Amino acid sequence: MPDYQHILSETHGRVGLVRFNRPKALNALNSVLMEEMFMALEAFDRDAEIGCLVVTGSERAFAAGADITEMAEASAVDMLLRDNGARWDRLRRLKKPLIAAVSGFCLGGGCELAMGCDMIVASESARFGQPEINLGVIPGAGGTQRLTRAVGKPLAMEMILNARFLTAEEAARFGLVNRVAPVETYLEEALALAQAIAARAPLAVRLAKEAVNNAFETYLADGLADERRAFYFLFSTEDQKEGMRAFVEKRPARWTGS
Ligand code: DAK
Repeated sequence: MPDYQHILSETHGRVGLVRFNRPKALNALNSVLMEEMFMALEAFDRDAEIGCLVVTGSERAFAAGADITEMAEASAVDMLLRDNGARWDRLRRLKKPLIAAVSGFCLGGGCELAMGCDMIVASESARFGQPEINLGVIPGAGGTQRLTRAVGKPLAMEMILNARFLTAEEAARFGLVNRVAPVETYLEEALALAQAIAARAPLAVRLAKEAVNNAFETYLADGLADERRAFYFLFSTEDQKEGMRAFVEKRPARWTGS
């Protein structure tokens, strides 16, 4: 495993876990951390022994945003030439489900990263916000789009235009997170959810993730047609034969991912 500077990468059974490790900067997402996170996630994504991915920070902060010190003096041309946005695109290319386990500050790019994951398990202390307006800018890694889709336009407007933060309980109520757990157990819960998904038929999980994501990318008729093609395709897999036979024979299925 590579020697990372700002992340820790671990496996828990069939789950790959990436922990942000820049505590003094509240896990601000600098370019080294982002590159390391993607390297680790992509390695897990390629690993047949891994079925689901989790990213997390610390109890105090999932991530307090992109690293402001890295971009404070940048010109528009610097930003264009660095094109860090291209790095963010790698999130959407991960094929395995990715769960964010969020505690404490989840702000700016941190919130955008969490929303770019497939599911969010939050601790009771989690605080979600897009405070870029305080810095004279706007969200740049999907916040205006993903937050609006998740919580609706009026609340997204208030969060983005007036830097309103959401508590974990509010985030759950407005549909931004899957569930809220005590600070002591939120990571355990996220890992348990990931283990449960990782134990399922890998090809079906992969195509199910793709199909659900499609709901935000395409017209309904195209999404339905893609879903149907994926459904038919799964009848060419061993896992479909095994899953349906196991049901008929009243025994647990043994998935091979083939
Ligand atoms: N960047 C750099 N350092 C940060 C940071 C950040 N985002 N957030 C916190 N820190 C550092 C603080 O500077 C402080 O460092 P020292 O002074 O100790 O050296 C340390 O973390 C602890 O922070 P505080 O002392 O401020 O702690 P408090 O508990 O008092 O306050 C806070 C916690 C989270 C409320 C506060 O730190 C805060 O307001 N932080 C900034 C939050 C924020 O504005 N986040 C949005 C950042 S802008 C892009 C796409 C997306 C983005 C960028 C580019 N491309 C497509 C290219 C995203 C932009 C953003 O996220």
